Amino acid sequence: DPSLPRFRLADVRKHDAKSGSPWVTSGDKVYDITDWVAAHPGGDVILRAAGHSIDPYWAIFTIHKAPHVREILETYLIGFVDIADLDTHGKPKIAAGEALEDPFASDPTRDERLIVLTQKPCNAEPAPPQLARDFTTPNELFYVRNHMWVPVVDRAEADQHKLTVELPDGDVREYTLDELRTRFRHHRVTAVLQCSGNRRSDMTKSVGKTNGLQWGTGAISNAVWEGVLLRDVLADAGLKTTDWQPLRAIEDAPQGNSDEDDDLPETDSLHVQLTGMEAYAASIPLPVALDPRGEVLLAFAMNGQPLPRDHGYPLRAVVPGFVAARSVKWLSKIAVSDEESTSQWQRRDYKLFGPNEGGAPNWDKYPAIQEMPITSAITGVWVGQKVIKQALQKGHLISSSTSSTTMGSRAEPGVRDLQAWQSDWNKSNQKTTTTPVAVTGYAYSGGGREIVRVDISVDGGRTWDQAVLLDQKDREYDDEENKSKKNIVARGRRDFAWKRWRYEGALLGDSSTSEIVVKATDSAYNTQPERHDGIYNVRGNLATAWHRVTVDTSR
Ligand code: MTE
Ligand code: MO
Repeated sequence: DPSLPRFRLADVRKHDAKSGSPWVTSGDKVYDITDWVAAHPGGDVILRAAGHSIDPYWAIFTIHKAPHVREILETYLIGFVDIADLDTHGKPKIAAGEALEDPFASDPTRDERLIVLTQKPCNAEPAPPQLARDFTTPNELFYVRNHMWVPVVDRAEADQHKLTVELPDGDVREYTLDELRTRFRHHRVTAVLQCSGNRRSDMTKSVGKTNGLQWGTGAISNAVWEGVLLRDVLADAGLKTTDWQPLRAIEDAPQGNSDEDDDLPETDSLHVQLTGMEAYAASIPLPVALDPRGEVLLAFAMNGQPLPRDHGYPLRAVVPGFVAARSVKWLSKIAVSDEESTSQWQRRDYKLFGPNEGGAPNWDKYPAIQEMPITSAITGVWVGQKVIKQALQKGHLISSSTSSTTMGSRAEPGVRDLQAWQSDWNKSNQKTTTTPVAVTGYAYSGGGREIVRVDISVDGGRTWDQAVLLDQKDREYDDEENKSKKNIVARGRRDFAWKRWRYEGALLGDSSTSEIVVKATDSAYNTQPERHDGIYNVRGNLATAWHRVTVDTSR
């Protein structure tokens, strides 16, 4: 409507976040978003743009590219930017010194050993040599997957960080971090977080283009998380649903009040929506949170330290066995609702389509990824007289000639004393021409399903042998103990950690290249698909095919 007024940018600037009547511009249009702030699904994050252009923010929050969002904004149109304040492209001029505040300006610095995929927002993975060196990933090497900037929470005010809990009947309860920490039983769980995009680059290389960050094998890490149980907090907040009663202490359970029970909302139809301070959000089904043996945490510590800023300081959800997208960082709100989170991260990005379903997918056709499938990867290979200094960039050896050093010069994770191995090997194989090989890596399955076997092939999958599983010290079927046992029985216990593994063997034949392959099996006898072709999906999610590394042994 050309009859609408034109505003000088100086006036637009006055309508900032504190003004009580926030405005934003988009292109040369001016919008009064006062009424939108309350209704905005991303909460008051939209206020970051108040007084300025919303366009750079919408480039980050890609959900706004949907036409319906633009339509909502158009209803708040109040005018146009004065022509005197437009540049030659028809965009509002930005005066010197007035440049848009970089929303990433207060992001923390990251360990320089991380491979950075994108800087703003930060997406970074540990390189293979560091990836599974330790059972628990050191905090500074834990992969980082941020959709936006890292919210700033002052150390001095962290205890007062607020968590809002909203129940289906609309009741709201607020907890400070201090209250969570002091009023509830602490619980510790060792759990992997793995991005649905882990190993996506593998799928891209072997099948074709996928949309998303091209992660190597490192969008996965393992840590000991400490916090309080989500179900304890929900109970304290007063949540009551159909099968809530049996979860309460027996003496608390009212007798024979089935009438009252009839009015309770159905547990199976509810979801726990989790929202972060920068408006990232996701949800899990309520039964996952209420599982009496479940371990969904509101975590404030990671490997014995306060959560690092990149990993959700001061509070994050940790949903063991589930896709890490549900482990919402910088947690500020929980809502038990009759629908899933409406965020793009719940309703769109983390879904899988058939190999043929490209183009514009019908997002509502399939459910969101929740429990993770099984996967494994090779993180180190040592061949012959050489240590191939894991040039395993993005899961593939670039070339064995990249920085080889003499075997034994450096003890690598998971491989027992290489020098001893080499000399044993030489003694027992003096007359053979075979080449020794050692391989290390990780295997992990979701849903608490333990890794029970890791198979290795050094000839591209024709013949197989088993790797030694590390990290089973407290298992009934620990290798050493096992020798005296006839029958191996898995404990009922669930395992949310990964298992690192090690293989020592020999390369076969005399060809100059060998393809080393790993595949794992979990306690439900799930195993990985052989190739990515059959599980290809346009988003490149859950790239879990056998992991292959080709080594050049010609030198
Ligand atoms: N939570 C918030 N608030 N913001 C985010 O961008 N990313 C999610 C999840 N939780 C995200 C979030 C995704 S997709 C992943 S894979 C994990 O956090 C990554 O957790 P990490 O960075 O601690 O490894
Ligand atoms: Mo992710």
